Amino acid sequence: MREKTVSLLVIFFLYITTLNFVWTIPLNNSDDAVVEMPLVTNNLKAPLVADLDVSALNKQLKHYIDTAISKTFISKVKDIVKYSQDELKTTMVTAYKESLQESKAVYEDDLAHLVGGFKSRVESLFSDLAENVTDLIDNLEERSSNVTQTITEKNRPIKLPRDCRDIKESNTRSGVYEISIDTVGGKQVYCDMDVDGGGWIVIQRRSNWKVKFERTWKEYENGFGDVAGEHWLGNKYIHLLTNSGKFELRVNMETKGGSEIYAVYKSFKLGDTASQYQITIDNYSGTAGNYLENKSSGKFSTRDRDNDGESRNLADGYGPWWYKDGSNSWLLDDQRENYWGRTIGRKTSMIIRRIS
Ligand SMILES: [Ca+2]
Repeated sequence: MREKTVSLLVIFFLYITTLNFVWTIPLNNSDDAVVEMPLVTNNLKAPLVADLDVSALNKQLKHYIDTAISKTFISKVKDIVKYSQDELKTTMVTAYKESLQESKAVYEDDLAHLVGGFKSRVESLFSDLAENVTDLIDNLEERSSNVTQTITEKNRPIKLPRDCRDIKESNTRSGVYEISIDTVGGKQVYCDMDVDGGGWIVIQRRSNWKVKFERTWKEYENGFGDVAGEHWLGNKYIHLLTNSGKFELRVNMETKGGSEIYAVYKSFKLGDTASQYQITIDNYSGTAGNYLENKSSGKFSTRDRDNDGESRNLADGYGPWWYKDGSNSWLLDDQRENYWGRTIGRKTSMIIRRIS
């Protein structure tokens, strides 16, 4: 490289020599420097020296160079600064825009989350409220229903069975029960749940003859004795019961010999007090014989109320009974044996049952 530069300088020197002049530039920086210019003429072969004052030229040249360099430098610096500013501005704007976008996204996300949470909370609150209101209404309705039911139950009369057949639906043991009889209300009766399927109301029972059966009209009307033992239920009750539906009558007897016989009448009814508790009886079946049907429409008689067709009072001799014009049966006498036809009945019971 060094050799190459030297070679180039030699070539340059030779070139200048060929042109017949040589520039001698002193090594100082003064504007007033003088440039010696040797001139060689071909004829004289003597060197001529001409001093050229290049200070003004140097000054102008230096000024020009300074100015040019300064202008170029400033321009370039300006360009660089401007470029940097633009780039910085673009970068900042881009960064700001990105930041804004990011912030906006975060904000929107936060807002959506917040709104979603709020909406969810409000919905939950409304749901809870609706549920509470529904529960409250249900509770109130239930309480109202309970109160209504309680009031209704308090005001409702106790529902009693009409007869022993109703009782038999839930209780099949023979014994004393309370039934409801029209216009009377509760009345204790003995229910026979054993004979022929049960459901019978006992209207008469004689077993040990401890209870006196020679009684007045009034006593027969209202009943007497102990319903759990020997007793007469009472004509007014028998009337009310047998007029509240279709009833059958069964007469059970134990003979002196110990055999048990019975008579069933599928139709049995007793009139009211105005009819003298007149008997209506029909449709016999049984083992004891039909000794009462022929006295159907007979009126009830007691010692103090003679309703039979004879001049005398048959109740005086045979006890209270339904006599028409004599009778083939009587079961309420105290003075002698009670008869059903030709049979002596010591232990007897008269029972009635609702058919429909
Ligand atoms: Ca008479």
